[in-house]
Amino acid sequence: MPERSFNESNVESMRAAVTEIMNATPVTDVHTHLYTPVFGDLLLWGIDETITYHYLIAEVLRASQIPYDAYWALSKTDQADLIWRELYLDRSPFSEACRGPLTVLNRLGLDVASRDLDAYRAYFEQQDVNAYIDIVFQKANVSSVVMTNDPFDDIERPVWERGVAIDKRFHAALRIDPLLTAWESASDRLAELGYKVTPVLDATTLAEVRRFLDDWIERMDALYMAVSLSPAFTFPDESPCSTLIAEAVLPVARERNIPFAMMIGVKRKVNPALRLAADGVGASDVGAVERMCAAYPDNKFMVTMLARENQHELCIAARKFRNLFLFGCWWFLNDPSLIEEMTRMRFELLGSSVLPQHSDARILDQLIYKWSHSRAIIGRVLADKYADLIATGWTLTESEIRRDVARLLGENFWTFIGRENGD
Ligand code: RAT
Ligand code: ZN
Repeated sequence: MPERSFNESNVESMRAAVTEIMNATPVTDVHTHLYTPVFGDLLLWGIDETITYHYLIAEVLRASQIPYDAYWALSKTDQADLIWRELYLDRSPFSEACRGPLTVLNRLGLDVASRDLDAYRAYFEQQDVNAYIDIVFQKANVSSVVMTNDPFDDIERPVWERGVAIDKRFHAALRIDPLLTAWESASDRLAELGYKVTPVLDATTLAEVRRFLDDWIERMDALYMAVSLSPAFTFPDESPCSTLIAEAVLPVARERNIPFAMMIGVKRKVNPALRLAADGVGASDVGAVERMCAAYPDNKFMVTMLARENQHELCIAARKFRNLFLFGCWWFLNDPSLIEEMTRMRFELLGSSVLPQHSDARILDQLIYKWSHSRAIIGRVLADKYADLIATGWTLTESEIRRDVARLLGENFWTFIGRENGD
C-alpha cells in the first residue's frame, strides 16, 4: 500500500492518523517514582494506593473536616474509603487527580458506573504483581520508565548493594536532593557510608563526593543525576549547593557524559501537616539555568520548572542553549489545560526539540491514566500545528508523523543522552 500523505484536502484524515500514531507509539517515561518488585514495598500498585495518591490526599483534606492527625492515623483502606466517600460519592470527581483513577479502572475493563470500591478491590486482589506490571505497561503503551533512586534511602540502598538484576524496562536516575539541599546532614551520611568527607567543602571532601557520585552512577547505570530545587535556587553563589554542583556534580556528569536534571520551583512543606502532600510552588530564577548552561557548555542539562509563570522564559532559554533539554509538565502542571498551553508554546518556540511529558507516576497503575490523558492533548496540539503547516501548501507523510511522534514520546531523550532507546 502506498504511504498515506496529507494536504489541505484531507486534514481530518491527518488528525485521525495523528491520534492513531500517538496511541500506537511506545513511551519512554523519563521521570517516575516507580520501582520493580525487587525493591519490595517501594513498588506501589493497586486501587487503595491509587486512591490515596498524595494529590488526592490534598483534595480530601480540603473536602473533609477530619483533623490531619486523625487522617494519618487511619489504615490505608480506611483512608481510601474516606477519599472515595468524600471525593467520589459526595461530590463529582472531575478534578484531574480524581479523574485519573477512573480512567485506570475503565482501561482495566472495570465498571466505573458501579462506583463499587469493594468490587474494584476484588479485581486487584486477584492480580500477581509481575503479570500486572505487564498489563499496565501494555495498556499504557509505555516501553520503559526511569525511576528516582536515592542511595541515602535505607530501603533502597541495600537492594543496589546486593547487585540484583533489575527489570530492563526500569532505568535508574541518581537522585541527589539530600546532598545538594542539606549538605550538613548529607556529609554525616556520606561519612557513614565510608567516604572521607568533612562538613567543610575542601579539596578532599569534594573529591570524595565525586567518588560517591561516580560509584552510584556506575552501580545503578544511572541515565542522569537529578535534583529538585526551591524557588530560591540561584547559581552561582556562595552556598554549598552551588559549590557541590560546580565542583562535584558537573565534573562527574561531564566525565560520564550524562545530564544533570534540575526540577525547579518546589516550596517544600508549605503545610507540613499534609506530609507527602505538603509541598507548594513558587516562581523561580530562569537566569540560574541560563548561567549554568553558558558556563558549562560541555555539560548537558535537563530542566523542568514547576511554576506556570516560568514556562515562557524557560522556552526562550532553551532556544539559546542546545545543552538545555526541557522535559515534562511537572506535578501541579500535569493538568489538561496547563499541558495544552505549555505544549502549544513549546511546539511554537522549539518545534519538536522537547520532551513534552513525563508521568511522575508514584503508583504503577497511574501510568495508564497519566499517559492516556497526556497523549490525547499532545496529539491534539500536534495535529493543530500540522494543520497550520498544511495550510501553507506543505504536505506530510504518515512516516514523517511517526518520526515526529516517536521523538516526542521518547527518542529525543535517548538522543540527548547519547544512548540507544532501551540501552
Ligand atoms: O509529583 C510528585 O509526586 C512530587 O511529590 C514529587 O515527587 C516530585 O515530582 C519530585 O520528584 O520531587
Ligand atoms: Zn517526581
